[in-house]
Amino acid sequence: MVVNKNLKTAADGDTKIALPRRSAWQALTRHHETLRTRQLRDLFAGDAGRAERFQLEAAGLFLDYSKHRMTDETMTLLFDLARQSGVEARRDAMFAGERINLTENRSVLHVALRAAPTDTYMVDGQNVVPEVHQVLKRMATLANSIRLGQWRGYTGEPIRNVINIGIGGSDLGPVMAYEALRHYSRRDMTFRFVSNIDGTDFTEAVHGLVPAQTLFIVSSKTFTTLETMTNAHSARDWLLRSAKDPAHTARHFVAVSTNAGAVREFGIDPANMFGFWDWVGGRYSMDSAIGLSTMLAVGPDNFARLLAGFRAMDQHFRTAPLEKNMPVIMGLLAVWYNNFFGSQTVAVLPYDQYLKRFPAYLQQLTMESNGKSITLDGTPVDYQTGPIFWGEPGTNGQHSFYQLLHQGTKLVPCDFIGFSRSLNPLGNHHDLLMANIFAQAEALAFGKTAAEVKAEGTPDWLVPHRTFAGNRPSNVILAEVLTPEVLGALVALYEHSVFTQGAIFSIDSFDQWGVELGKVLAKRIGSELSAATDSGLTHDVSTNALIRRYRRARA
Ligand code: G6Q
Repeated sequence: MVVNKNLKTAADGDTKIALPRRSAWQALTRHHETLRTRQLRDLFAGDAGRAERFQLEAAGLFLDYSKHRMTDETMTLLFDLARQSGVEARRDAMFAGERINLTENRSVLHVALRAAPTDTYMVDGQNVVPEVHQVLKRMATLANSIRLGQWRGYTGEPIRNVINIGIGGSDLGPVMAYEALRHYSRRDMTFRFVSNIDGTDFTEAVHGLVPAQTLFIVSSKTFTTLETMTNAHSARDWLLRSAKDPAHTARHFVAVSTNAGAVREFGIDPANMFGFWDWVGGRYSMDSAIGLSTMLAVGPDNFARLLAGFRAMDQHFRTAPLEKNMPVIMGLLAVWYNNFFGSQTVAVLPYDQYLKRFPAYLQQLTMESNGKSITLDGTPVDYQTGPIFWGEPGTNGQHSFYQLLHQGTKLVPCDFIGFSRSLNPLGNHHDLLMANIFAQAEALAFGKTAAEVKAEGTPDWLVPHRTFAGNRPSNVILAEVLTPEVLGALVALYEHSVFTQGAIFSIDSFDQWGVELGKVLAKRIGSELSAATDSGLTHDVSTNALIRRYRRARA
């Protein structure tokens, strides 16, 4: 076994026993045998206090987790598992700025991005909070000057359009937050996002825009990412086709990065660069300067409200006992289905149109974090790790894939997310929307028996088709209304749920080595596609043939 010398952390002692050998895991395996066939109908019958017992409020969010295939004993065993897996020690190590991202030898301190000015978060003996607030202040100055029309483009016109160029963690958070907070955004400005290296993405993003009124935010932690740099160069070419003089780019480009040298080389004035730090992972960076487009859209005050929501959930995660800790409970239940029931996926179903990009955002957060198969001590896992996350806003999903959720052969735990009040009240739309959440969670859990179907006069041959087995679990997450605070709390809830799962799996939730190989190969193949000769291809025969075919077609 190859052991990383950085392995020593506060949490190290707790993860020494391999997951399947932890006594709580073994107790859960035995317990699962007794619970596997129990029906939610039976668990609810004769337990009038179940809904009240299995609910929780934190940071403006309410969670009903009573419709899970578990009992008090299950929860006790899951909390034992969390303790034996060192979840608390690992959490404390994160908040203390320890280098818990072992394979990259980095601290993991996205929680510092939303710290109050009086908070302290230490990295290598230095409180990073003042620096965080300095950058926030600079971001606010820029955001205000653009929003007030004081920042002018090369013709003297104010900026009306903002385009964020970034990918992965430098795109998904900003897009999701912009869509989620559109209600709070400047409606007289246009915000667009370019991520894909497919030229269509850039071409469509600038379609109809006046270059003299357009600002590009090049968002890239490394400032070397192929997609982002290719799009940034195309953006500069697009601007210069009108502006002509390269000096004009200064009024139309700002950068968000940790790489000042590369930003300068690209031609962006370092005065217009907003930094962040290596202790902020890409998929955890939407609260850093990567959120500049969000701040431009909703204004500094609403951005501060967003951060306050994150902070409230951070404080809850950090201080609430495991038994009353919302992210911990969600994380443990995810492990329960993933590892004991063999569920492969989790469906995230926001019943709010503004959250339409939330499932896409969660895909990266969850799967890039916990899609690992090597433990922190370098050995392969012999158990399942992170589940697949996917979803669509309700009610649209109901008319497509919910069939499988209700009557398919797979067990898919669902997260329903809804709000008591709509930001766009319209007749009885909102009541109908919410009726659908409650109806779906109820139908999944309790189904409809053959006897009930038959009693409705259904012919015998049709009864099996119209029967719903039920016993399908869900969380229902509710908040009063979609505010910036609520969005922050919601994202932090999932961040810390992912953390909890990763700690149990004893994996590094903060690296992403799995994206490297494809990048390296694409670089090599990129130059092969335009090579003049047909020799020198040394891939497998399938890849060689595909490259030759493309070369012929492009010629
Ligand atoms: C996220 C990943 C990844 C990253 C992108 C963009 O955790 O690290 O999605 O955000 O590859 O990287 P840059 O910001 O460096 O361009």
